[in-house]
Amino acid sequence: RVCRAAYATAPSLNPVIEQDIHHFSKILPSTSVVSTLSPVASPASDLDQFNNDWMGKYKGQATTVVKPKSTHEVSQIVRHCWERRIGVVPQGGNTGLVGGSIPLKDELVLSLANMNKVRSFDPISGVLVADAGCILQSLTDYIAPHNHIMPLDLGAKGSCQIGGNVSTNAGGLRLLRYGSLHGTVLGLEVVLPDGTILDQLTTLRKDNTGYDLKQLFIGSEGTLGVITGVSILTPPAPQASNNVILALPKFDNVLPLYKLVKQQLSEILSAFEFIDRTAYELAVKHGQGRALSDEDVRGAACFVLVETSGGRREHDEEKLNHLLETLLEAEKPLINTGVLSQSPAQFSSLWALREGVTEAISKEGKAYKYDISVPLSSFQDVVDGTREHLRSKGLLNDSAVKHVIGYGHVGDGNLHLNVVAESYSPEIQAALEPYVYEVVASHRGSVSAEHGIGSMKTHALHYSKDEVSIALMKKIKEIFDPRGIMNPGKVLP
Ligand code: FAD
Ligand code: 2HG
Ligand code: ZN
Repeated sequence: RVCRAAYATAPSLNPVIEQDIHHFSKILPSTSVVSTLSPVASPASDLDQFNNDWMGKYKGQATTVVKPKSTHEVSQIVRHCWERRIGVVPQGGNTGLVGGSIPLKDELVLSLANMNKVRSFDPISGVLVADAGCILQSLTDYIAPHNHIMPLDLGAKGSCQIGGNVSTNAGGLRLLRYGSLHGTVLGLEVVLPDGTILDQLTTLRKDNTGYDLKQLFIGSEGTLGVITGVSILTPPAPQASNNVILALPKFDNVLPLYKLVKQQLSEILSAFEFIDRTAYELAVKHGQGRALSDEDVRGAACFVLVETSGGRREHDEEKLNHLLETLLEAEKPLINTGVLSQSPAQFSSLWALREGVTEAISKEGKAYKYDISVPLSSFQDVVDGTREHLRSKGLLNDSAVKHVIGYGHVGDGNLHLNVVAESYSPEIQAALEPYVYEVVASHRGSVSAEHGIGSMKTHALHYSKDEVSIALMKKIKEIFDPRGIMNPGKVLP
């Protein structure tokens, strides 16, 4: 039932033993060391939340979790692991979807949960400096009174941490407007695999003093070091935000719709998100947002959520209303209907229909997740092709695959292909891979648009990266972590 990559801790890595617990207990208070080993001897169930991922797909065998409170404590722990050659898995909110935060074997889990303080916020520049373990939603709440927002937003915001976001280079729902973390992260503090502290926690917008080392840690999924502090540029909160859900009779209309919406809304367009009909129905079935009326969904093959964020409400509303008029009055309308939010509650409810799809899917069954970049024009073909492929293998039925779903960030060319099954099974896995990755490679797409490689896709990296690139990545890993202790078995094949 549990998927585990074909990996064993490198022979040179050692398991945590009782002497290590004694050592950790000298660095940290006893409440910050959770271990089944003496002298701590916690019940194994205390480690369950750290050994199991959000999807219930990956299972680790860690005996010990440490929860340092400061960069100095992280440094002391990592230095000890370096000397003793113990594998270290940094863990943030454990919401990752590719098995990156779960030990493959019995590595030490280093949880950032206790590193949760804001270090500074400058309301003039909007630069926020925070411990890596701060939860994304708590940072949003912290800067809200200053009328700033975080440059990223995602469905897991209540649990994921800023350090986890940076380590996965999370994209999410605001990337269209504010760009990726490679642009908004201004500085990082990182504990390197030998315990050295790399202090690049600057707040400068401009700094061309040689190689931009911090970029290497953004999206490196804990394989090069432990991020302990993040400096990030937060934009001013928009004065006005609106959203509308558009129901489309066929997927083919999404592209021309995107073109038109961009033309008409221009600078106030802040999101253009897509869900197919099945994704919508699952969201509604599992209580994510309020259902649209029967009339609004009649004949809809898919839906697009458009958000605007701008400086003046009347101006934005006028633009949005004009867009809707153009769309509905066209000779050959691209949409069937549009539902415009009329209140903050409705605004959130429309967003929940899109944002809640992942949660809904987790309630419906076990998901195989493919987070891919492919040309927009092929989104529907990829989803339909996968469904037909599974049908041809006799796997599309209630006791195997229940749904094949497409949704995602149209504006970023990022499709979330989710295959929802009754349970994880080797037959479904074998039918999906390498099939899906070959389809992606045929489009010169990416096998991981925003979730990362983790342990799920190490074997698939070569579908999107050539040999030269992979060899260079391995050299970089070797420079930072010649003993291979940081998140072993993740990212690189
Ligand atoms: P974890 O899951 O704990 O860790 C993820 C990886 O980062 C692991 O490899 C881990 O070792 C490493 N890591 C964590 N913290 C550190 C650190 N301080 N230093 C070094 N390495 C570290 N992702 C998107 O990109 N866009 C979305 O829209 C999106 N929506 C989601 C919605 C839901 C409901 C869920 C469950 C997940 C979603 N995700 C999304 C995936 C996930 O939330 C993000 O990848 C998130 O950024 C992970 O943060 P985390 O703190 O939970 O990290
Ligand atoms: C989203 O965009 C997330 O909702 C999660 O990236 C996607 O669960 C998924 O496949
Ligand atoms: Zn996404």
